[in-house]
Amino acid sequence: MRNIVSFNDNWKFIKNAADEVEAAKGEGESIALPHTWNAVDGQDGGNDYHRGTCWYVKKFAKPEKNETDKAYLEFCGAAMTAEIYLNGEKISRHEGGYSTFRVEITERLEEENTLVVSVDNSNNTTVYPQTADFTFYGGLYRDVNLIIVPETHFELAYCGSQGIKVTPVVNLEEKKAVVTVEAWVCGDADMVTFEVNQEKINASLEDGRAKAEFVIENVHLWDGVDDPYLYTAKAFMENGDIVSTRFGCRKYYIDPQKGFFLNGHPYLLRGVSRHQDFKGVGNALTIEHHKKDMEIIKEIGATTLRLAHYQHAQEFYDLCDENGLIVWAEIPYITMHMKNGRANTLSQMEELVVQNYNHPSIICWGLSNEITAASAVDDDLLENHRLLNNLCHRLDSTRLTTMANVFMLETDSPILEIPDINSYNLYFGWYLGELEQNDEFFDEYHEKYPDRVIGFSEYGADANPQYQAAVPEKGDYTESYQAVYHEHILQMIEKRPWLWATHVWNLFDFAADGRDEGGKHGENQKGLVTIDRKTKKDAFYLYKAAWNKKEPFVHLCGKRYVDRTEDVTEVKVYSNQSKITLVVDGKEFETQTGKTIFKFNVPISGEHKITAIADSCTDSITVKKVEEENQDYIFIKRSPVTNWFDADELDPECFSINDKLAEIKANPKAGAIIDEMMAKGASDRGDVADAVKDNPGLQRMMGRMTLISLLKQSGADDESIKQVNRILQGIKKEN
Ligand code: GCB
Repeated sequence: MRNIVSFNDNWKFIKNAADEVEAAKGEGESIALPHTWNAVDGQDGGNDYHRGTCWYVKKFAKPEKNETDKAYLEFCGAAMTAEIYLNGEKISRHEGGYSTFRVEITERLEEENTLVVSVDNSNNTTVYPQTADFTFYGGLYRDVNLIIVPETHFELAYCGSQGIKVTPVVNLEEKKAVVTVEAWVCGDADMVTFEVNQEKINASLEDGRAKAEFVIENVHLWDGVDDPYLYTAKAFMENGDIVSTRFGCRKYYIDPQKGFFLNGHPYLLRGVSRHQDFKGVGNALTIEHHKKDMEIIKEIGATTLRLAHYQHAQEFYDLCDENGLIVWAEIPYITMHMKNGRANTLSQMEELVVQNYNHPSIICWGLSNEITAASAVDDDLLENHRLLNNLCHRLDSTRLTTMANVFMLETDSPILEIPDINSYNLYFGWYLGELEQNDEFFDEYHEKYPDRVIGFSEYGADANPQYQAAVPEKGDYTESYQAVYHEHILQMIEKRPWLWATHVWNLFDFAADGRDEGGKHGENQKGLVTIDRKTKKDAFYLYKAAWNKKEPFVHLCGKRYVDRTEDVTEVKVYSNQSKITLVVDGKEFETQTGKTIFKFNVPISGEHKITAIADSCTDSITVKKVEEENQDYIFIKRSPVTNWFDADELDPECFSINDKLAEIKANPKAGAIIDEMMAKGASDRGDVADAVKDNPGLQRMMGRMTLISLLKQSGADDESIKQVNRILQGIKKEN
């Protein structure tokens, strides 16, 4: 029998030590794992969290074991580079902060042992991630175990694998699955017994590998969120060593015109992304944190998850298997290609695939994320992607490869031809551009490449739930704008079932210590839920209304938008029910029938209690008519809302800043003014201007943006914007 002993307790954490000898003295803080040293400074902004080498020390007595048994240490996550010293000797080094690795220690065990682990999250040019929009927490932030196994045992050393691999091939017509189970053995043995579905097969070992094939008739499919049925496969040896894993029988394919199919039926992949962190805890999550997240994922009704931007905890992939989520798993090859980082991308990918092969939830391996955001598409980058792609296929012929591309990557770039399927991250309507550009981008792509599978791997808008607006505007960080943004995108993805998967960025706010915006330090606030999981923003309920078919509910938006200056206020209801009655101050106001989003215009004068009723579900808010805007609702850095761009005040026969750049540029007179203005801007910001000039795709995208959004994006002040508008208003459109 193997004995797995938790090594999470009784560690000393030493933030600074000259070397392992000094660290081994163990003069530090007593801690238990999981632990990160960036739980606080990684979440408070300033981009100044501690990145360096810290030390963990644990003293332990020789474990009880039979003379010939072997002992391994298992690290489920050490961010980012770890070196292991046992009794003064360095025995291992592991690069990559998100995967499991093990090291055998049998021969080095003494009666009393000192284990020293250095963990390094400092800046370097070889281990990913180095440039990305999230905090690179350092620490021994997942479990550490001591594993005692018989001398001959199932493989533990190779790439952190489980030593057992299950490949089910489903035949839907015949309702059966052929399940190949393989196991690897270290040591001297002749035979392995496999067990699946109460059937046992003995298989002989050849070169340390045994293999058996089971046929499951009347197979119970792993069928997504409605029926995520799991089987168990076990491998035994005579000496008592056992490994087991769960697996699921499912078949999927993607049709470029029709989208995703699971087990032969269309299965819409609509969901969210997740980072692994939590307020005050950093990435040192416990199983309770993982379960809490899964509860929220189920509540929103997602069918798919993008587990970004690195390998997540085994416990979490297990939860995905159990709950029927379809998962995109990826490595942290992100933002900027490092010429010395190739080996690390390959080793992180090998670990990702090998360690997660048996999870039925995972259907694709993500090669990289927005890798061309800060790197050119050159030979080295292409070669790196080809190698990753081939590696995935060599290790796993059952899954697809994918990429998340940045919006400005040309759609005819050769890099898009490397993975099996593709996706784009688009933020039109938030960082830049107009909401409709999301629709246009995908429609053009789909028309140009009808045989290619394309998905929407990221989209979102930051919102601090404190901020509210009657007239929400891009960039105002209000909960109200986030809701408007997602309403548009929800409708757009509903009309395009050929988008093979869509993932909101992000389900949860997460730490990005370099950020300081929207009234918060160190957080990316694109979450539909706050980082402490306490507040679900209105947009959360929009998706719940559209996706959660199980739990009837009604949600009244604007709970935090109490003080309102408008005479007639818009009251929005999100619900998965089709008939909503609004009651104002106890009196029925209006009943509407519809789908997902219901909008009521309610005159207000004093304080009102508003209730939405749908069958047996109700939700209420209180609103108050006030004279002055409540300043707490406004993000102070926001420039004052001015009305000069109101359509009614503008002469529609003349150009204005509300026109799209391409339309303005098509007119010789107006175009000349814009060119001059841009040339001036370019001389101030050479780098960016060059990037635009050299990128026709980006130019086209900018052409579709209104001048006002471009000017705001570039940080132009109100006075200059007004000035440009005045000039444009003097130019007739026919000219
Ligand atoms: C992206 C990145 C993601 C960022 C996100 C954002 O495209 O892939 O890591 O957090 O944009 O919010 O800007």
